[in-house]
Amino acid sequence: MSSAIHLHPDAQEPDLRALWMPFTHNRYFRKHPVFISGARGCHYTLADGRRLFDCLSGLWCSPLGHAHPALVAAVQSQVEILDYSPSFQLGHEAAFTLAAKIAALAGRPDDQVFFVNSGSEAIDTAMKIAVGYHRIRKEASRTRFIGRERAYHGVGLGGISIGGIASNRKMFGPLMVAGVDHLPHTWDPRHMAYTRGQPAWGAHLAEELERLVALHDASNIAAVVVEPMQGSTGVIVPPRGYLERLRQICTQHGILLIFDEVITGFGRLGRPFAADYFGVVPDMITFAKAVSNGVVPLGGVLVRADIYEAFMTGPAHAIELFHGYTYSGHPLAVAAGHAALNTLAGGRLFERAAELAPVLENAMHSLRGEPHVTDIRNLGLAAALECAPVAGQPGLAALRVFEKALDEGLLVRFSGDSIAVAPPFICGENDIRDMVEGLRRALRAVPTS
Ligand code: PXG
Repeated sequence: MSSAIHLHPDAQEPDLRALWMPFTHNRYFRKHPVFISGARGCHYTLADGRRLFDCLSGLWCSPLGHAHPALVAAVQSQVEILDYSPSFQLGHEAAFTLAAKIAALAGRPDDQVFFVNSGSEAIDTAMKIAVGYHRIRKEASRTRFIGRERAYHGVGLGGISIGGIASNRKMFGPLMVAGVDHLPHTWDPRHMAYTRGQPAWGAHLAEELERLVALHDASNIAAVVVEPMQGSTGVIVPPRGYLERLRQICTQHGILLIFDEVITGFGRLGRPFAADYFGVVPDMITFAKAVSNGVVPLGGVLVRADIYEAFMTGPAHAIELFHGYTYSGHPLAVAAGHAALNTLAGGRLFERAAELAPVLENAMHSLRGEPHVTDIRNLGLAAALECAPVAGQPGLAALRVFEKALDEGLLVRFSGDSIAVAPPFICGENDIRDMVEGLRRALRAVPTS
């Protein structure tokens, strides 16, 4: 990589042989390591002293930027008071108040929150709750799930089964959950290239759900799981009316609708949840990432009140749901969660994200006509551009743009041939414009042949 960032020349080369890195070209990395040594506000500092603007808010998880004083203070003081508390049969109060805060923020104060540590765990948890719920209600044949092409629901066995990314699935076929179908994804550049916000075309793709219900019969289907806006595969924005139609079909057939809001939750679309943004009410919402600003891992599932109630049968001393994690409701994660949500809500940062959204939209769409660019998509404070693929080498064009962007002091995210950006809510309008101008220079710096 021409722009590989090496260790500071005086630093001692560390031994890189023991760490197997996630979703990484490990052999390449060990030859061309890039070390982040610190982060503050909207920037990372690299070991060689360079600064990079955090164009994706961490991996979508840090809308308050890095080292936010409120989060630093909350976690520091919590570790001295209660560093760990067992989560089975005992509780600590702040976990309960955080659950209530999340339910209130979602405008669903009677709903229940089950805490986990990651988006992947949130999805597996939601899938178990869905199957358990139907079984308790004597509809045990409802076991099938419907996911969607291009979906990312993490890397648990449930998440890859309903997920729609071939590379995350192909090696693990025998381990996958049986009985999963996939709706078609909704990105079709022939009909929607360069759409600002939600495309007008594509609501009819929700009718595929009717086809799958007709094929399997509703009595065999537990839930439909979708990201309201697909983030990882390059900001794929739902067509107008599409999510509404999924909701109608699910309601009509007694199928649960689960929104995976691991990326959209806590303000990315300028509202606390995408469910509010779209005005569509799912039966469960999975969340993670921004709930704790990424400072301590935290995730969860928001569950409709009566789904929880369905489990509350049998003797009162008996466990109702045989599921949970050593670190469910971990005190440090919960402390980070309270601080993050207080800061987001108290600082009117959901509104701030909504105000910045048109700035990002205008700036990103100004890249139309630049070399390589074949599509630009945006919603809320998230956007992506699509690069024309290098013949026979998918992903190479975006990788090259990513490298040139590093030279411009930008850490963008690439996936396939798309480049995604989702800046922190605390950044300024000029940060966004500067980011896009850097991206423009990066695009121009990559040869077209
Ligand atoms: N659901 C969704 C919608 C996600 O985006 C997960 C579940 C899994 O979360 P965990 O915490 O288990 O990783 C995710 C994760 C990217 C990127 O570059 C996106 C994710 C993770 C890493 C990178 O877009 N999303």
